[in-house]
Amino acid sequence: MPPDTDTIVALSSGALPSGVAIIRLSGPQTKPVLESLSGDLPVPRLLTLRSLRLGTDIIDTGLIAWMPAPHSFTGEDTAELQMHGSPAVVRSLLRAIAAMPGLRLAEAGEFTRRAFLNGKLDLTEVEGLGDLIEAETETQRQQAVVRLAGGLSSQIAGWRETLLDARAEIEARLDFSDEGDVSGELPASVVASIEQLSVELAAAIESVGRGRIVREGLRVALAGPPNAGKSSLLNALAKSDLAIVSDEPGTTRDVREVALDLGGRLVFLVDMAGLRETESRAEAEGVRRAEAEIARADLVLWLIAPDVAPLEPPQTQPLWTVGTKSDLAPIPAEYALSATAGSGLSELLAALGRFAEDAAGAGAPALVSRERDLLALRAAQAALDRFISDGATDEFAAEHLRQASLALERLLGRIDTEHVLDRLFAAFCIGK
Ligand SMILES: Nc1nc2c(ncn2[C@@H]2O[C@H](COP(=O)(O)OP(=O)(O)O)[C@@H](O)[C@H]2O)c(=O)[nH]1
Ligand SMILES: [Mg+2]
Repeated sequence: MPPDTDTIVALSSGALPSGVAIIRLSGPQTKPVLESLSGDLPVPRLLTLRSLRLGTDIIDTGLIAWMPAPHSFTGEDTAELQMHGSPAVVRSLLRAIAAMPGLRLAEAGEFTRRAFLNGKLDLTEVEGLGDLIEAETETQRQQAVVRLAGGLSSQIAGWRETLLDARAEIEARLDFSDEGDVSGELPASVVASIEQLSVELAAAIESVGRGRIVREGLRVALAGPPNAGKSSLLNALAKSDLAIVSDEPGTTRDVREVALDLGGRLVFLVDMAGLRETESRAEAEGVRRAEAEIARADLVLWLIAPDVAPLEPPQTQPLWTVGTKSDLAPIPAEYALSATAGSGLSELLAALGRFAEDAAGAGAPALVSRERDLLALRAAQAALDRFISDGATDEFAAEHLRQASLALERLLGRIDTEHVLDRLFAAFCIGK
């Protein structure tokens, strides 16, 4: 990471050409750059119409915003230039600004990294922002907005408060234990508050799965013997114009996935190689990947066709049997459809929508959704369990509670952040 005394500049809006393009600056040289481009400084936080000049040449005219530190997204002096979204305007401005002393182009996620380093956002809020930018469905947006707005942070603040109170009680007993005027026993209310906290952590741990399904999407594997009609079903759904988000070729040769938006929930349908014993090495690899997808899926659709010899379904749950090619002959299964005739598709999609709704949980958006959340919550809960089972008021009891606090602080990014940061910010786009 280059030193962050540099002032950074980037195009923060999307692909060019566009109606308006937003160029963002952050760092100590922002003010002289604005003065040199626009002749003077506009009133802080007031969009102001200005012509931007390089020497005597007017590059473009647009609205500019000047946001001096510390009341800005990054906490530094920042500015946003709303210019016409022309490739030539943006290129000449970026080139000219980046060449000024103390200036350089921003790296991916660098504005947000500075916001984090300056205490404007904690790590969970940074993650919420990343999720919000990438949100494709309504439930993803809702979940991300709550996390960005500090929903998890304030939950954690409440938990840490409880831990601090209990630790203060224990420390008081340790300090005065020689004097005999403070009883060695912890008040029942303190123990009860830690037990209650443990219950709340358990509920949060339980909700990570729901949060993950909203954030990453529900994975539905289309499985069955070769020729059962898996690819035809996927194609029919992809072409049906029903709720398609994206149809990306899979990263592996034999797996293709289509993303659907079912009632605001992201659902991936995953097509794969047919399952059967095979002599061919390439096909065996396809089967191995199919088995891995089945193991990873949140739901398996097991396809049975009237013209294909049946196989034993895999021993995974949940699994629905789907009879295909119903135009040829009826087949006993939980769902029946014909990709060719288009019948039964909407019933299957409706059932998938209900399944996704249950899996993602109705009600308030989950505050937790990541592996990092799960690890931190589990570590905190394990420390509370040690506290509860020890039942003591000594240094060990205080240490268990301190460990629980540390696990929660790690989640906020207050300690041990470096390795998390590099991964997280690299996933952001330039200009964010
Ligand atoms: N009559 C009929 N044929 C189908 C239907 N779906 C698929 N097929 C045919 O069944 C064969 C195998 O289909 P495919 O989707 O490639 O199966 P996969 O190997 O499971 O992916 C192809 O010849 C399809 O044209 C259907 O709904 N009705
Ligand atoms: Mg196929």
